[in-house]
Amino acid sequence: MKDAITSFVKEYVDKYPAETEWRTPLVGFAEANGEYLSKIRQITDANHAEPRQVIPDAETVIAFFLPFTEELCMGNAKPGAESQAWAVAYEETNNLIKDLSCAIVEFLKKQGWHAALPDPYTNYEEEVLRSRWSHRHMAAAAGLGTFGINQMLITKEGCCGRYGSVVTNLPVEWDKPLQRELCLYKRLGTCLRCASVCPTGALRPDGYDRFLCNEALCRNEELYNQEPHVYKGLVPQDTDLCGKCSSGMPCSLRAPI
Ligand code: B12
Ligand code: SF4
Ligand code: SF4
Repeated sequence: MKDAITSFVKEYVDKYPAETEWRTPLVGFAEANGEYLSKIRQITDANHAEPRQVIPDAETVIAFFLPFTEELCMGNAKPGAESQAWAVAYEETNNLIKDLSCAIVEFLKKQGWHAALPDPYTNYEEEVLRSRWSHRHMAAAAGLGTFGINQMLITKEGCCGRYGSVVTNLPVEWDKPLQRELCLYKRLGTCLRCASVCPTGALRPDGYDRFLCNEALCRNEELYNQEPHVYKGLVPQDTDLCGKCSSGMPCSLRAPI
């Protein structure tokens, strides 16, 4: 079943109608009640939802990573507001995450399994800039990657891309979290390229300030709206983005070590 689900995801992304292109997705399978996810509240905070709140008989969390292309990633690697292609990719990848997650649920249900999206928990509250469901921790539990200083989850295909996850009662041979850090700073004490390009100083070797980061996103919204757009209504006016810390970095398109 793992192979069938992985092939299903790859084919779905390959055929998805959009201007954006994605590299081959990665798929991982985390044990819903295993060591990592049973401690998710200790690892993150007391409000984080557990897979069993999504479906009571949860066995597995299927996590996927949708890696952006080199062209998209490098196109966003200059100072200033995000590139227009980055803004389009943001919107189209949000749609893809939703559509693909629903398609995985349907795929599983057709074969008699329970499955559901963690959607009631994934959006964040403006006051705390935190959600009750971390796709990144699901992917980390599924062995897809480790957290970089830039706060992105770095996979073997890098960190420039997006995550999604689905909960099911399908039991499989679960993947294990990676044991070795993939961030150059965390492993070797070198690099810090992400911190040096961050426009607000939100990223530091000793931590990340989500409110400073959000200021950069809001500032970019103003910058972005001053430019003429040619994207046929694909990007709404209130789009606030950045992503400089995951564009053009040694960890953007591949694991740097
Ligand atoms: C809230 C939110 C924001 C907030 C706060 C971001 C933040 N880093 O906290 C704001 C609006 C500022 C924001 C900005 C961005 N975001 Co955002 N955001 C989210 C959202 C909706 C929820 C994140 C969350 O609160 N999760 C709950 C917390 C508990 O988990 P976490 O943040 O995933 O994990 C952190 C902590 O647990 C901690 N951590 C890790 N290990 C450990 C261990 C211990 C012991 C402890 C205490 C903590 C700890 O570090 C982790 C990373 O910050 C997610 C989608 C989702 N639902 O997952 C997208 C998401 C995180 N965003 C994403 C992106 C791409 C961005 C931007 C690049 C914007 C853009 N698209 O241009 C920037 C990048 C900022 C950055 N460097 O992190 C992607 C990240 C993809 C990736 N490759 O990792 C996500 C996963 C969306 C997606 N579907 O792919 N975002
Ligand atoms: S740019 Fe360097 S320090 Fe920053 S997350 Fe990537 S590897 Fe780590
Ligand atoms: S998204 Fe931009 S502001 Fe936020 S941490 Fe990354 S580089 Fe800094």
